[in-house]
Amino acid sequence: MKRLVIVANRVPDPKERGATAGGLAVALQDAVNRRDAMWFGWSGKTAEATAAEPSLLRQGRLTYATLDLGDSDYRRYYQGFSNGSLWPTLHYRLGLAQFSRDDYAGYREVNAAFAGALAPLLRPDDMVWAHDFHLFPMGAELRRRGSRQRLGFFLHVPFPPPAVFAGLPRSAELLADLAAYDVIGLQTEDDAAHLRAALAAEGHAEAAERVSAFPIGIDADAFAKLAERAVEKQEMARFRRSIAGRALVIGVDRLDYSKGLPQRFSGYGQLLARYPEQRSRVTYLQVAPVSRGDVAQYQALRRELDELVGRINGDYAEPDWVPLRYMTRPVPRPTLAGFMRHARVGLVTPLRDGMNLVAKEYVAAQDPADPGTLVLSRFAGAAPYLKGALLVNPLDPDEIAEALDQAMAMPLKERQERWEPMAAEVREGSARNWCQKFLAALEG
Ligand code: GDG
Repeated sequence: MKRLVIVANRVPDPKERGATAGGLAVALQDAVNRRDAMWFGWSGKTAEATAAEPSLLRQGRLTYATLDLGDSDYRRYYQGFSNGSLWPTLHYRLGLAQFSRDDYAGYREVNAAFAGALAPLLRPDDMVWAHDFHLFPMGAELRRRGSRQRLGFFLHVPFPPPAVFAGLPRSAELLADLAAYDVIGLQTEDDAAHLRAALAAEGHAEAAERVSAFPIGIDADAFAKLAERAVEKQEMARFRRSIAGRALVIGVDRLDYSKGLPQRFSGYGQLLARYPEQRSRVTYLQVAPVSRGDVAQYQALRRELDELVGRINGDYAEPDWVPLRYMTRPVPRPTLAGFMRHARVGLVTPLRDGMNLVAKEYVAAQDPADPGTLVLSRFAGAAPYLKGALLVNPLDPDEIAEALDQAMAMPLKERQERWEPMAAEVREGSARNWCQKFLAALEG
């Protein structure tokens, strides 16, 4: 089996393997456990200057190779172009995007530095798999250094229609860079169609043929077990008592403007305003760990949410009932799984999302004998795959309120009929399958 070299902005902490790790690390664990592999990327630490050579750490068949980033590279490549320009653009939010040529230069320089540090470590028959929007130019930089390995790229976030992407300065260069990859994966057929059209319009018709949808998934059985075990814990008994017989609505999102939190909170406010009988029946818990807290737009969002939560609770609270419980600290994964299993409604309403794994986790966490209802944004990548959800336009608080009311009233039989095909889909479209399909395409 060929060695797999995974390149990602962040390399997972070697100490956090197993159930406690999140995101990409979990999805790739299986692929990494079964072959020789290397994780290459940023260490998460900053230094005076970006390191020219990575530090290496071996753990069995897996090698971690990490680079510290220089302070100014961190600002330009990571905060500036990746988070400040690309993230909003790819989420259809050109109005929030800020562009500076200096940040863009930093982005290119760090991609070149990654390629420069990685190239000497590569063996001729390695497969390289680069992840996400931080690394559009990395493959082209490797090619410039003579790399002839198979190079794959997966974009975890949406790819917008070509006219939106064209609004980003230098977008044509980024498309030309992508053409260096042998396989380009996106989350949904819509994303793939958008990228194909954008590539074709820039004269990269051949690269457009290398674009396909590979929807990412989770390890549903492991998450279901986590959830089952969690509800038996004392901590959960205490939590259930505090809910005092009310139905739980759960939201779990990084505190990010793509997740539609203000509109979601307003939707919940509308539920309490328009359906007063629900006030004695419901409690909404939103877990929203702070993310990118050093970026101005994220600080503004946090202030907006603080105010909205205060307003909703101020308007509707009773001495013994807080309608909206809001936490910006991260919660341990097993506890999250327990919350999800206990929740009558999973409320997942991003304005745009590549996939949204929380929607899949909520489905996986349910008790088959009494499953809850998923209320899902039609603009999440997960929407075309989870057909039993109540789909909403996340920009419309009234529609969110109506879906919540419908979910709260939904009889058991309908809940099961909606949940069962979704559970099968989430089990089928597992993280392991996602990996295998992508790697099969990359192997060629
Ligand atoms: C990007 C794309 C795509 C959240 N809060 C806590 C916590 N989480 C976990 C969730 C879930 C993960 O983080 C979030 O994944 P999502 O997929 O929902 O969203 P992004 O972080 O934006 O991820 C997205 C994904 O990449 C994969 O391709 O689906 O569209 O934007 O697993 O449960 N985990 C813990 N505590 C928390 O407080 N432990």
